[in-house]
Amino acid sequence: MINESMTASSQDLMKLEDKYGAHNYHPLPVVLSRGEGVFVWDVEGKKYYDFLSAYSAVNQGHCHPRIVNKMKEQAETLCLTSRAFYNDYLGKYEKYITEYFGFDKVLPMNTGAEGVETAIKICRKWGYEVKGIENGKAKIIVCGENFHGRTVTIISFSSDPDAKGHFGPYTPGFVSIEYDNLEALEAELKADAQNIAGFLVEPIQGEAGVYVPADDFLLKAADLCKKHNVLFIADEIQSGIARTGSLLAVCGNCSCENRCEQQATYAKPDILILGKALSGGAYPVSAVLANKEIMDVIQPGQHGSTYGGNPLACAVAMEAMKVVADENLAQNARKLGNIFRERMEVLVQKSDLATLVRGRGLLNAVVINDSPDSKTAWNICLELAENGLLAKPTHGNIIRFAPPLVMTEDQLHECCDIIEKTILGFSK
Ligand code: IF1
Repeated sequence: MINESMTASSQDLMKLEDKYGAHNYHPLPVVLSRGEGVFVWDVEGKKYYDFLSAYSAVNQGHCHPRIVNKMKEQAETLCLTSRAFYNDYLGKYEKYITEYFGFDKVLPMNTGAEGVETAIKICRKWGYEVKGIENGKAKIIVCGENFHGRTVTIISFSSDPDAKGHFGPYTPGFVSIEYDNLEALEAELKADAQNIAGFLVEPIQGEAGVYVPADDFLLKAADLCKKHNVLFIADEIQSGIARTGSLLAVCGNCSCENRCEQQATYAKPDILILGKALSGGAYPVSAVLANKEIMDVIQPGQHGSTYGGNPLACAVAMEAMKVVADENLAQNARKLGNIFRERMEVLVQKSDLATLVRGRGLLNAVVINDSPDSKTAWNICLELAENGLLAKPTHGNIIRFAPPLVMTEDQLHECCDIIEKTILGFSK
């Protein structure tokens, strides 16, 4: 009989999950029990560099002391009141986050998918009540190979059969275009502009395999949306919070910590969706930001959540954002990301297994020279784990590399050495 106090082995713990848990994941056979900064340790005490960062939720590093201490302090004071009453943290948090990202208003939620669902509801309601779309006819343009979460409405516009299959009937009202294709976007807008309420897009497609669009895609897409009175909705849940070397991936080439409107390359969204690292991986916090004329379509009783905007979430998220600014994480991600891609380009030249590296900041991927159905990328990740570095394939033959943004240059070089040694020494 295993209880919390007993020290069970990794094997025991994996068996427990297999027996008692839904099999909705296929994790690497590593059982983690501790995290600190860029490091995690397994149950047997083996130390690893974390190159997944909980899918970019731990940008500030595992168990960041400032975030943990703020969480402890608030957890001993007031955790949850529901929005039936005011609380003394929410207003301060709302002021902080709207000024931090440059919007009038925020609607606080918990998970990323809830944030995306919230943005879809705001967009549709804006379409009917402001744009004047006939009720029930609003359409939102999305991109093929997208990932925006796992709810039924969100997977209704997924192109991934695993994410979508056998979960119907699906939510209507979505039109899919090829990612990074301005002509396709313009064609859809021209074909039915009067019924299109929004364009929902990941500034970099993470799960699809870290696809970085052309430099002008986001800016021109935002312009096309403005021209056709369509809301430009940026899902920055994975690409935001300094991950790509800017505060937001829609910032373009600016790496300053706070939003600067005059930045020429800033594709300012009408609706910005944040999650994951908004809380530094300590607590589920998501947020939807927009200006008044859009956010005010939501009136009392029309949207909400038990935990949305709770004092604990506000305390954690505020501290997590302060850490991003105080520790210049966007600049660090930009600097280390350039070094990472340079090192991987050298590896690509040396290896016939690593064929390509792509990414921005510390959101990168290496494409492995084998079919997406092969186990090669998976087996390389098993050997990386043996060598003290945790990473996981996104789709088939693409390995995502996304360490916490607090990594030092020396640590990054050590990790590149591990990746190089592993891939050059790998035999299928
Ligand atoms: C899984 C990866 C997947 C996201 C973007 C919304 C959400 C996510 C751009 C939803 C969540 C997570 C979910 C997790 C694996 C991971 C992921 F891309 F990050 F690797 F799946 F694609 N928008 N991404 O990336 O946020 O509701 O999860 O808080 O579901 O397997 P969430």
